[in-house]
Amino acid sequence: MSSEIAKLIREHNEMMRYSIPLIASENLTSKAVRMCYLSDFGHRYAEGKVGERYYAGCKFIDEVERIAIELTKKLFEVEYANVQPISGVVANLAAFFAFTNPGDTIFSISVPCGGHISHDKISAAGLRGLKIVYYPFDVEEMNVDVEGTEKIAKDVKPKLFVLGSSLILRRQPTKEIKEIAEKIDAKVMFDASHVLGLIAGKVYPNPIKEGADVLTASTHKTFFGPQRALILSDERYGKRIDKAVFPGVVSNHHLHSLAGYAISAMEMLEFGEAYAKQVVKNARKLAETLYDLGYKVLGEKFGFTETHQIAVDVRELGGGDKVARKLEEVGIILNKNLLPWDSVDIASNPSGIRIGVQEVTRLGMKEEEMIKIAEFIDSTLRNKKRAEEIRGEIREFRKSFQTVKFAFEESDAYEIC
Ligand code: DSN
Repeated sequence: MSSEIAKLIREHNEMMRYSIPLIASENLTSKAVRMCYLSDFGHRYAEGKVGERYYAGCKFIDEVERIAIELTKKLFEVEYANVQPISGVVANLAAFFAFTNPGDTIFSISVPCGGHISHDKISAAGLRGLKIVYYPFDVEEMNVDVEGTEKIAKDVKPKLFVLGSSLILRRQPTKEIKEIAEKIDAKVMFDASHVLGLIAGKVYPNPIKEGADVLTASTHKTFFGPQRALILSDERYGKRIDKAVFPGVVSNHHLHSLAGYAISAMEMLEFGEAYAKQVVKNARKLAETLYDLGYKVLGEKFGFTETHQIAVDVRELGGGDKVARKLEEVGIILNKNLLPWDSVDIASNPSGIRIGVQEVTRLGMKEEEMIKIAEFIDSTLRNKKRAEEIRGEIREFRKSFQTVKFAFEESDAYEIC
């Protein structure tokens, strides 16, 4: 039986090795990060804070967590960091516990406009008993409508304004929302899961510096970390966030991935700026090329994207589900996505697809390769060649992109250590 699992993992790795990975919420980790997964840290418990554990045997784990916190504070220039949440939803749940009470109202971006489910009734915000009001959203700008929000904020009386999205093409108006929040004694939270690496690489504004009271984020999208999360804030909110995380929503916090996270923060300090710049250049180039080929890429008026993401309206091609399946057949892996005019009821076949270039950028791809990717997409969707032929071309194309770049030691991306 165990050989069956090993075989499936090998087959998965081979599939990824020769595909074009464009899911906007994923990335690769370096070998140094992956090695941490195999360490004894993954067998241990370390409930509590550094130096105040409920278990013996934590002295080296304490040192790793201390280093991880210090690196995080340095990277994001913040006073306070908690690196214990084991996922983005857990970080959001902790922030809701720290900054709201059941029955409070929050402003969130709706899921079709790009918001994450955990900011909504069906997930973390709902579990905390929060009432949700959606921001007015400017579809042309693909951004929160600040004026519209200001008009209704006094009546809505939210306790918290939640910014940050899963479909995030723009810099979001943290400063402006903070000004509105201050007038009604509300707080601002920014879920930076998608753009954390772009913030570290200084191509996306740091929401804490722009006035957000708390930033939550997963660490594995544009950031180089394993799958976990963090919370950043000012020292004055530290105690309540710590308490919401442990004992609130986290017991042990997966110490092998904590060690991996510490290494990824070092990689971000060293390589983050060069990486993030290339990510945005690549996203723009891919968007422009698809647009020139006649695809309905959202956001022509703002240069298509200010992040790692692109959104394309593919209704004319049968919708997001059909398009994503067709691309998967040739080895192009991305996801179908709701667009602002969609109802959540059509989530199984929404209007759009979402494309992220952060992973192919980590593999060393640049603008030239974005043109090739656009051509592969076009050949597939317009049936210019047979699927097997395109599959073969993609296999050949991927042969030159097998190592994880922007790392202290570049290594094979799919090797099983
Ligand atoms: N739903 C994920 C995404 O793909 O953006 C984040 O949790």
